[in-house]
Amino acid sequence: MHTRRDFIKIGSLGLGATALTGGVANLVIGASSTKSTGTGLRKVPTYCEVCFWKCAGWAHVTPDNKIQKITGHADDPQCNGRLCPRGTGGVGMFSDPDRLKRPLIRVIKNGEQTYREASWEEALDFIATKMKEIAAKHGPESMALFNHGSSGKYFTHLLNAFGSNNVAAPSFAQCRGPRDTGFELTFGESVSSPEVTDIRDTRCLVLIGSHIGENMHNGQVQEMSEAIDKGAVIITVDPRLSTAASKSKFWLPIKPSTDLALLLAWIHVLIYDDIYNKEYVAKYAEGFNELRQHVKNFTPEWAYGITTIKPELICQTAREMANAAPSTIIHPGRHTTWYGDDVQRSRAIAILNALLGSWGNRGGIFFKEGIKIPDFPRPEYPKPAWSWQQTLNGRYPFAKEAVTNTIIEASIPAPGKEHMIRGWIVSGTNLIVAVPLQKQLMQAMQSLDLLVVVDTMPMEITGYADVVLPECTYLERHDDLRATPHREPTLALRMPAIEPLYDTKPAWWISKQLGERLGLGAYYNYKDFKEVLDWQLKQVGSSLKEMETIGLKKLPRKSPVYIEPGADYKFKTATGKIQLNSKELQEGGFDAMPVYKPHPQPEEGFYRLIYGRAPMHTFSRTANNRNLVALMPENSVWVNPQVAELWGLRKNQHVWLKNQDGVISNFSVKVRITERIRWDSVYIVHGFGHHHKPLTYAFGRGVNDTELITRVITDPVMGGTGMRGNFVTFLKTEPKKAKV
Ligand SMILES: Nc1nc2c(c(=O)[nH]1)N[C@H]1C(S)=C(S)[C@@H](COP(=O)(O)OP(=O)(O)OC[C@H]3O[C@@H](n4cnc5c(=O)[nH]c(N)nc54)[C@H](O)[C@@H]3O)O[C@H]1N2
Ligand SMILES: Nc1nc2c(c(=O)[nH]1)N[C@H]1C(S)=C(S)[C@@H](COP(=O)(O)OP(=O)(O)OC[C@H]3O[C@@H](n4cnc5c(=O)[nH]c(N)nc54)[C@H](O)[C@@H]3O)O[C@H]1N2
Ligand code: SF4
Ligand SMILES: [Mo]
Repeated sequence: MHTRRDFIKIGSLGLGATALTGGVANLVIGASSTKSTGTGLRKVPTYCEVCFWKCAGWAHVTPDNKIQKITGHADDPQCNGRLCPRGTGGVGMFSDPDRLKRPLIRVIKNGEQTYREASWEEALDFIATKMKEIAAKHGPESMALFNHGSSGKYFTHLLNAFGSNNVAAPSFAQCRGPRDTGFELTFGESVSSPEVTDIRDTRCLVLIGSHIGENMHNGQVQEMSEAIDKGAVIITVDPRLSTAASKSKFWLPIKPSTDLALLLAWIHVLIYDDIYNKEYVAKYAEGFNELRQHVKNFTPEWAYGITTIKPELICQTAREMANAAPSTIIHPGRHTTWYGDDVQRSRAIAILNALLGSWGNRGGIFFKEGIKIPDFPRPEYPKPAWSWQQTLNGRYPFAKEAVTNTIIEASIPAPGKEHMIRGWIVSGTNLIVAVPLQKQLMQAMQSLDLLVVVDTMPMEITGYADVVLPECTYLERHDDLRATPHREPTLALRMPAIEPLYDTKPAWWISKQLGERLGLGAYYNYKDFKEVLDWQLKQVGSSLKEMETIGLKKLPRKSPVYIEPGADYKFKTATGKIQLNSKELQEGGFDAMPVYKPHPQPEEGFYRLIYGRAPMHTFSRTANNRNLVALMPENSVWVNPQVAELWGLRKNQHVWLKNQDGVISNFSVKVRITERIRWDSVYIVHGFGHHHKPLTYAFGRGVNDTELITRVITDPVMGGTGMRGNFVTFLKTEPKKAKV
């Protein structure tokens, strides 16, 4: 369309300032069957969308249609009746005055690119016409989707029906991809979400970086405190004294990037001190002799020189794990794209779990069970002529899901490029903050024929769209049933607590409207999503009516939670056995067993940039949520006192961070001087430092780690982008530079 896609600041256009069209004022929804509480409040079932743990709960709605509060569902094993601070504050997503209010289309006015408001008809017609043009010229495969969260499913359906399966998410290649791949290669399956870790009944929990408590995945945090109350030993490996580390019997303040050496030393101790679970390994694992040979020289003394963790401590913690086995969990982590050898680190974690006999035992890793929700009747999807696998160009042979980076790469034209992406739909992901390959991302976005962003907020990504589609928030819509497998199968319903504010629409509706315009009406054989939900629920012995009243339904398990005594369990690997020595990896040209390889360390005056979560925020998703901004308005940079002294830094002083490539943070950040961080690293919480002015609350608060992550180390096994190989130094005065 345009030769260049200028970044447009939506808020500066004075759009959407008109009165509400729907919603609070003139609300009528057929929620008569939802629960009345006797206080005049209606309780409407929902599940939370503030993060992806998806706690089931209730929106409490007043007679004049205000959401008074949101509470957890007492029967939900993922939240046990309690929401985390973010879930409680979720209503702030709905009431945010900065929300996107109506569709916007990029136009040129007085020679400048800007947005103008459009009707849904116009916006949808525009997109459908462009998609048809792209398909006619390059094939339907040239449309790609980036997504995160509930809405992604409807656009995946749209693209699949259109003839493309180029569907990617940062929650794979920038998050859990390496862990899933490492566990699949070892046990034949991944640990899912919610993770199948039996933390509630564990006797020893080992956290490698996982900062549970700051990583606020609800049920998991609750289970960890339950385990602590029951006397479980917690061992936390983290260069920072995280909340979890502060609750641990052992804190191992490891030199960052060296975890694999520690893991190999633990494997060594378990095997050579003869304290591994021999019976389990003999029965369920293969490759033990090779593993034994492999780790022969990886002694605690060897690891000490690399990790700075004392040999006695390595031995002592290994014994703790063995004493508690098989009720021991070496936590697989979740955000695992750290150093580019992350599949191998995840493999080492998986191997440790295998040696302890955790998988399939109480207090280790349980067998999940869920309810399979059938697809609403639809025609078969067409078979695409090519798919995301072709964008790998022979790299990353163990990528099980599309890799964001290669889809982005495929969107940059180059002579002779065969598999080209020409159009994007981006739903529920702020790629500008989530994907570290910013240069490539910008280049790709400038080259597209179509860029559609579906979002609830004017986040950075929306400023690059040709068309912005405002979705209503989770409190204003129906969505797919939550049927995540867990210890017990459950079903949870999300329905609108109130009618959508402004001119916003649910993603299921947007997808259907686009589908119909693209001649794909047969894939949307319903008028309202309620028909889909009711049909699906009836297939599994419930109904929409029932779920509107109860919100969540538990169903009985059909299979055991753990391996039963005397039973013979087959793992989902090719041979049915746990793969200690991975032939698959070997055949793919990789190390069959993990090998520690040193990583670059900071130069003098630079510190490793590490990042993580804060309990009251979810990435950039909540950065503008008034309820949560009140709890934590900005991030700070954690600096060790030794370093602060060296640099003459004071508490709360504002500094700018500059990385190894000379990139300087957009904004300044407060210094937090604390012994809780190693001297060789600094720490910031991800999700701050927004430069998009329409985010009135989030704008300019703190620094954004992503802009300082200009170096990534891509995992050759599955394409994950290791993001912790960046180093920063401090600037004490405001640097002269062009502001965004
Ligand atoms: N530098 C750095 N990068 C990271 C990380 C990091 O820690 N540091 N973390 C990585 C990890 S673990 C992950 S999982 C990814 C996550 O990164 P993303 O996939 O980007 O996840 P979110 O920040 O949750 O997505 C935010 C977008 O969803 C929009 N949104 C919120 N609710 C809705 C809704 O109901 N409908 C629609 N359509 N949109 C909605 C928000 O307004 C926002 O634009 O980032 C990864 N990238
Ligand atoms: N409140 C809240 N909770 C969340 C989220 C959120 O946005 N907000 N996001 C959710 C999502 S999508 C994800 S993926 C998870 C991510 O959360 P996790 O998977 O638990 O954590 P990571 O991001 O891998 O790691 C962060 C921790 O690693 C430490 N660390 C840094 N470098 C190293 C190292 O070299 N070695 C070791 N051992 N540790 C190191 C940091 O100090 C920090 O404590 O959180 C989830 N939970
Ligand atoms: S953990 Fe918190 S934010 Fe995440 S789904 Fe549950 S209540 Fe919502
Ligand atoms: Mo994640």
